[in-house]
Amino acid sequence: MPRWLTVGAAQSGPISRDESRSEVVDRLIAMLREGHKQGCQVVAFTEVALTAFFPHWWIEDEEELDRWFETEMPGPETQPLFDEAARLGIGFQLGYAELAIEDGKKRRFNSSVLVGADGEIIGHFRKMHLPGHIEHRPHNPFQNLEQRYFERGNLGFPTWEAFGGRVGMCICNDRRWPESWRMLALGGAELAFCGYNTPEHIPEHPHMDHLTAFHHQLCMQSAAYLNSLWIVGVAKTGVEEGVSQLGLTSIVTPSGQIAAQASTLEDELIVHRCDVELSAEYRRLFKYERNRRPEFYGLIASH
Ligand code: ING
Repeated sequence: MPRWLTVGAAQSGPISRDESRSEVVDRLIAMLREGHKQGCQVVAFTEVALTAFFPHWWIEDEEELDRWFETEMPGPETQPLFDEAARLGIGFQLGYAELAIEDGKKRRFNSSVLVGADGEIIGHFRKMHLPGHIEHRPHNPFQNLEQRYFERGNLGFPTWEAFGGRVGMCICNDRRWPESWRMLALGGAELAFCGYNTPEHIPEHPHMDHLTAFHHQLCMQSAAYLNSLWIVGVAKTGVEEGVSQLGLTSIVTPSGQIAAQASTLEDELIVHRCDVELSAEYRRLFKYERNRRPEFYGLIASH
């Protein structure tokens, strides 16, 4: 019996460093409304969807750094997105830079939230695999200072009942680690959202630049098939503050096929009517209950 879910993936084009949160939220609301027109029940936005990807810049002043973070979700500038989604009756996923105060200490994470059709937050994720470096590399054309600006996530890879299935999230570099997808699948996920900001040039490994798109699709398509997952990968793309970033926002089926893919380097919504039950069918094909047993891994590891 199919379990239909119409999913939108809202790719973001470049966000300039002087674009205000409310200007960006207006762009996200425009894609949300387009999703509503096309019958979407949930729309996924990208990683750090509210600002330019500031880990590409060396920022020494703490006050300046904190300006790129959200201290509340929703906050005054993001509330209009939550309100419009609730008005339209659409759920969404949103990546953002999170500044939390825990035990009187500032904690900074690369985070995402899953929001229901009623505008209430269902789930919260904090990026686990942080790429890049801590020190300033002035000779590089841009930085990747996620290891400096963010802590590793401390929420694991949770999953939630939502939109007629079981849903999880990961973020960008998480997609390059099979553990991310395996943990989501072990948690029963049938559909996973993954926003990303992926430069097409890696300063330390320029000979890999031409493989950026291939490695991205390899990660998404293999993860989908090997874990019986629908995967919704959402890019921040185009040339953002001088950094050219990969597009290829995609909706990937549990068979590993690409069901829908963006064709521009701008704000672009792609939509696909997903049968969430296909995830369960692939689990039945692989006999998950019998074959996906932790003790097997122990056995394999001991030989
Ligand atoms: N960006 C990149 C990503 O994982 C990267 C960093 C690119 C790491 C290519 C390794 C290879 O897509 C983020 N934000 O994680």
